[in-house]
Amino acid sequence: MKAAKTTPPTTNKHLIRWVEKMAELCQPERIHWVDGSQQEYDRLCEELVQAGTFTRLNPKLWPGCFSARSAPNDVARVEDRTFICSLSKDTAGPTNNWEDPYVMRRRLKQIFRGSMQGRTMYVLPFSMGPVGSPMSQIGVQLTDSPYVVVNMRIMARIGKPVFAEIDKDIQRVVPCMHSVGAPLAPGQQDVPWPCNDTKYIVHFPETREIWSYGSGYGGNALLGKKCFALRIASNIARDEGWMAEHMLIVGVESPTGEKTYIAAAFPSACGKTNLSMLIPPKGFDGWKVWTVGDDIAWIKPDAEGRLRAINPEAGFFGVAPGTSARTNSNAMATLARNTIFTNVALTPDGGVWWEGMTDQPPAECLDWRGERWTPEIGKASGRTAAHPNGRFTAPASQCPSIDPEWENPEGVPISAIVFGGRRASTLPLVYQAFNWSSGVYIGATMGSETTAAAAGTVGKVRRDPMAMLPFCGYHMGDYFRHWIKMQRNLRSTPRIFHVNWFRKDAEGRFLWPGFADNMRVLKWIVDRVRGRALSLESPIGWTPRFEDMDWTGLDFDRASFDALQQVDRAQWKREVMDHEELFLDLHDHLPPEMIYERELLICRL
Ligand code: SAT
Ligand code: MN
Repeated sequence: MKAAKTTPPTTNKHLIRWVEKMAELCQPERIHWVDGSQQEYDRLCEELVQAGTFTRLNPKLWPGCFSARSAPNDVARVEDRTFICSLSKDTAGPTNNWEDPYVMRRRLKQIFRGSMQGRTMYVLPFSMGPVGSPMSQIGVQLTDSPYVVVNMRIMARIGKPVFAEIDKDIQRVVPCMHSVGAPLAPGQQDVPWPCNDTKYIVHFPETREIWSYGSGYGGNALLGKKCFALRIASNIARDEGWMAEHMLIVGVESPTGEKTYIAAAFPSACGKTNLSMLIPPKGFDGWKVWTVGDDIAWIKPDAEGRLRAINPEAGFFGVAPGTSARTNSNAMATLARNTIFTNVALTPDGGVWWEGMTDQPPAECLDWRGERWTPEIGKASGRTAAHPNGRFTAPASQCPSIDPEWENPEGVPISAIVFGGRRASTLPLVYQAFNWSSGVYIGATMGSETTAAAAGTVGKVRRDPMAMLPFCGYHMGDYFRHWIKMQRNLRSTPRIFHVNWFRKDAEGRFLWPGFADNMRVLKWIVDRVRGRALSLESPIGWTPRFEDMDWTGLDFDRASFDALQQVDRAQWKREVMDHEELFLDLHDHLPPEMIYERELLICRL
């Protein structure tokens, strides 16, 4: 069928020509140029309700909120279907799936042919970062999923102002193709969550293109997020001398009004959102943690030789299970309105629920699959009401702790970089790297137990350098080299730290309370950066003494702290052996600094 024509709200010939070409390939029934307005959003949400994709929540309890259930085979990122199609396999490196770009292009042309039949193709212009900021990047996503359009309106700046940027014709635009891969024959009834068993999440780093097929979920489909802001942007950043990182950004304010910005990298679903919205515990009067971002940071040297960062996103795509007024009341306030929930439970009063939201589960609800669920059924079947990777999509502007500087087009100055993971043993609560290159080594050898954010086993330790293993769009060895090189353009480098909230004792109990008490660690980090706190030299780095930490309001004894901070040489020798495994894979691209740092660490142990 010939696509119905509307007038494009752009004068950019390349863009118009590309849209025509892609419409010819995918054969949508209609083309809709997204203006990003509230009316358009409301209309699309209403259509999603009519289609059965969305349930409108009770407006008295959850104003402006919707809940969606995905297909059970489309619930997380699919790393084994994610490809980096650089011209040479060597450029992608051993940690990425690679396919010859010519072969992949041919395959994609085949599967996209007619893939949008019976559907609308949305032309969705988006800016990662504030529109017009010198640190921002622009993309246009063609998608046949209205669910994606409404989620992207929360997660990025979209619509008219972005078309206006594109029409200035000064910035390169990243083309992003997306189809759920479920064409409709004439008269065929649609399903609430169209998708395809065959999935492809493909990146062409040299031509800066993204093609995603078969999934409508999260990072597979909201292409501004992991695909653009990390995999493609890491390539742009390497070429241009900046960094695209899987990091939250917070501003820690002291009672005297001194503000210190910290960026922190943790793998998916390790509590980045919680840390980015931390509320200091009792006794920390006058301290405040401001949120700049919860997932991605773009970091660039400024004219003074300092690193500055922006959050390229405009919303939070956070893990719902475990989020509560106790663990993250700022997140709860953020998601209280104008939020889209995916794969959580629906309560009979038209609300949502997930494990950990309240101590008491609802007596009855519909689980994320839409089936009746009670605490008894849950116990007997072992099924949770919400999917462990159930998510909320909420506007960052609604966050009570959002930093007044969060949309500063120049970004915020970064004084510290924190790496962390989920580790039951070996890694202490906190330590500081001796210098930049030992810090890069710490980031490069980070490990974490796997979570539900990606399809696959949960709970196994895997090396996840800088939390970028699934997100670095080129060879990980070259990525470490880029990190090392960054120091040369800086007059002052941020201090680098490693934290682990998840260390356990011999009985398997967490040694650290976590959440609000993580403020104590942030405060030590701020004090170190400001040259105020002392520490001990250990084989792995600088570690705080018991008396270097602020214990106001917490009954935590010296012995417990020693257990948390213990650097066990036998465990560490095993840990360093593990580091080698990853380095062997990367050896031919590994910067020499990584070898020297490893040797030095072994000597100190
Ligand atoms: O990649 S997602 O956006 O689905 C979430 C994550 O893994 O952090
Ligand atoms: Mn993430």
